[in-house]
Amino acid sequence: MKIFLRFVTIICVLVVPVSSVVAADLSKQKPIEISVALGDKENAMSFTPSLIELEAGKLYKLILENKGNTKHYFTSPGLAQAVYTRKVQINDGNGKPMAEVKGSINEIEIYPGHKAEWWFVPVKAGVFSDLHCSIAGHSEAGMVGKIIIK
Ligand SMILES: [Cu+2]
Repeated sequence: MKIFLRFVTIICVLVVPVSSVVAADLSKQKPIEISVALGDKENAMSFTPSLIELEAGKLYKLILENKGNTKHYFTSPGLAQAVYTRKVQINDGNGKPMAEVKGSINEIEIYPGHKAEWWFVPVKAGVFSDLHCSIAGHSEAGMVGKIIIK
């Protein structure tokens, strides 16, 4: 019996760390959705909201929607270097997935009236005041924002 218990203990010691590694796949969590509008119908040069607060270790689905009538970029080098990207997903008009882009993402350009989902897990805390639209004149006109990762 003693030998059996020791055997069970050894098995538990060997198996438990493996299962906790599987449970720690942070990219498989239920995503927290955050919607950000780029521009608006009056063609304002803005991100709404312009302050995005995130928490390291959580999975986010950042929905970027261009509500204006010109192309816009969502660009933040600070954010790009502080997250693990699971995917960028593009859906059709009915919300059915059309494409998933994998790998690290630096910026996303959205066409008027369309949206994209950026799924990522922040891995590093920081304050990034570098959110902007990289189309000439847009950030100067107010298309800037701030991202905080706690
Ligand atoms: Cu823009």
